[in-house]
Amino acid sequence: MSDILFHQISQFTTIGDVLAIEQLTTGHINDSYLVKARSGKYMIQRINHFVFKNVPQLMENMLLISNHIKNKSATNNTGFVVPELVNTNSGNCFYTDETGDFWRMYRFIEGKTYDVVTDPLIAWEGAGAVGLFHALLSDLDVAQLYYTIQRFHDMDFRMDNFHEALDSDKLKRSMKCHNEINKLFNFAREVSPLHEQGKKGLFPLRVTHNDTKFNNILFDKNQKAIGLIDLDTVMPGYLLYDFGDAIRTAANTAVEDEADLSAININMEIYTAYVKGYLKNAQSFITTAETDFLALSAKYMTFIMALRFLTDYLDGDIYYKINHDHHNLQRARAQIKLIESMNIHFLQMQDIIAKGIN
Ligand code: GN1
Ligand code: MG
Repeated sequence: MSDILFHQISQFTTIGDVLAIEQLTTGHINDSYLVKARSGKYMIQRINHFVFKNVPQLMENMLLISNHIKNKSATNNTGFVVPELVNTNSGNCFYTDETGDFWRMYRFIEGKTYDVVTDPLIAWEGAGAVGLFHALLSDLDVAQLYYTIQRFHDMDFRMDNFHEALDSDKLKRSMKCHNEINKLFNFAREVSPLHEQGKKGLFPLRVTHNDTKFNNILFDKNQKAIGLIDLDTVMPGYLLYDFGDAIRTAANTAVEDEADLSAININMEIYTAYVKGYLKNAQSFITTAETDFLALSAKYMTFIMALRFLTDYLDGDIYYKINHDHHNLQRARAQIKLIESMNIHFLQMQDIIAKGIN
């Protein structure tokens, strides 16, 4: 591993002598390594081009977004942080190796992330950062961005993939998850109004992050949210995707792949704090139609993830990195349990949105 990595790192000589390399294991998609060099800390990543079909376009999006945010947060004095790329020796923002793999390097940002949120102030802070991210990008024309993954949160597309995986049932795994399959078909009916309203054009297309799981929000040592990381999926989307995905991960009493289902519930205190923190920064641009669907978006995004995890389980684990044989099934079960908990609290979830920031 190290020899190959040293070769990739040598494409970025401005960082100076390399002292140590460590593998980072949090993401499900790209391969990431921390590089300690004489000039500071960096992160080098191999971009997964099975998932991201057009890496040059993805990198164009990334430059556009980070430059836009950097310029605006300098003039507005928000101090909002986004990952900063290091150029290769030939002045590009990524490097393509002999095997066709794509590599990029960032300056490492010191900060803290939360896999599980227990403090409402952290939820409120993080929500504010997502709201600010939307606000800072609200004047960027969505037409300038590529779709780095087509139909990423489109439930029709995800259901088609699920049906195909079920039909081929390559590893005969469907018999292990009849219950989960049936539950997903029921949830699909419950969340489909959001998708239908989207198709009718009820929600504006905005520049959204599309992967706002809470641990993509970065905090400083004083527990202030300082910015968002993982910009691979920033593209046109609905604000509801970002709100829903953040609730799925922040207002969950357990981690995304918790094996003990009894430990998984929606944390209403965290939910409330997130709603208030988000609306504080979004009230100037959020529409009534969007507000009306905020509560359902949490269920919608949790459903999309359950569906994607179970599809990958049926497909034989070709998309997400896994740590053990039935990891994707475990992840799907955990998401299903969270939806069941949201169903119990759904009226309360809507009431809290209706109350707004007060
Ligand atoms: C993937 O890159 P990472 O691990 O943050 C996935 C997201 C899922 C997430 C679930 C490109 O995100 O959509 O929400 O796993 N990203 C992609 O943890 O598929
Ligand atoms: Mg990601």
